[in-house]
Amino acid sequence: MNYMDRIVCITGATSGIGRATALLLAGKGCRIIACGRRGDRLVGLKEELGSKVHTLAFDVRNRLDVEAAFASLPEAFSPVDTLINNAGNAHGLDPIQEGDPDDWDAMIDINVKGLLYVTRALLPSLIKSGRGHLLNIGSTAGKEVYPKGNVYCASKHAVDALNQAFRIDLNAEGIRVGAINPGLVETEFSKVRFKGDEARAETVYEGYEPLRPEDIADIIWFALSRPAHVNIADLVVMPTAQASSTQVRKAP
Ligand code: NDP
Ligand code: 8X3
Repeated sequence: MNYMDRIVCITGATSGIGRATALLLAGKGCRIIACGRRGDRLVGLKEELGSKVHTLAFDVRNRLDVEAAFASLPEAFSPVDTLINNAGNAHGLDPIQEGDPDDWDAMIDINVKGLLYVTRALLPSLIKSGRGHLLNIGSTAGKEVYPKGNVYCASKHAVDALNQAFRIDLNAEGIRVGAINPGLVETEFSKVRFKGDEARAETVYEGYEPLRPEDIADIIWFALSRPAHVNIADLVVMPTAQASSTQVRKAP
């Protein structure tokens, strides 16, 4: 399949999995709509990728901003045919009785409602393109629950449910819908979860080899570049050292 003329929207392209995916797909010839809140990161991506990228700065929690951002797309980046719903984070790691409701709001509003707002805004474009592909970045946390993961796990279980629901509802439109569900990937994820505590974040990835954002970008590329009759519907990927959310083989 020729990807030279694909127009791919990636949310959360300012770091981690989203940024690695933007770089890989631009190298494959796709035009990229890179989204995130941090304008300086988006400017850096634009400097690296030039005319292959169009950047959109908005917070996925703000539905009107989401709609306005996509309404502003220039002709060269429309219609969008591929959406990678990647923006998201964990906020906090606490037993439910000690959880901070502001963290709960952030996770539900970003990981679930934000994903819905972006999908809603781009579905007309995906349908119009006649070759729409929607990839949701879920998590192993959407397949099982781990201690103190409560609301983050719930938000990713919601992504898992929405992935299945979108596939059913969009079947008649011929849109491919699938999810990639990673285990532990070393990104800014833990830094965000632990509110900037870098030392604590680093401990999450110590003593074993975690996945890298580029590993997930490769899998995303694999899913997108399958022939049109093949849909990667639901894929789980973990580091070899990880057996489950609670079992990771670490060096003694
Ligand atoms: P990063 O923290 O490196 O990246 C998160 C991205 O999401 C950033 O680009 C950030 O951009 C964006 N984002 C966060 N909040 C918002 C918001 N309110 N509005 C718009 N964009 C937002 O983490 P990862 O790359 O690891 O995470 C990407 C996805 O992968 C997430 O959905 C995460 O749940 C999932 N995942 C991660 C795993 C891991 O172990 N790292 C494992 C399984 C799944 P900005 O701050 O500029 O807005
Ligand atoms: C990120 C992986 O195990 O930290 O979704 O929840 S985990």
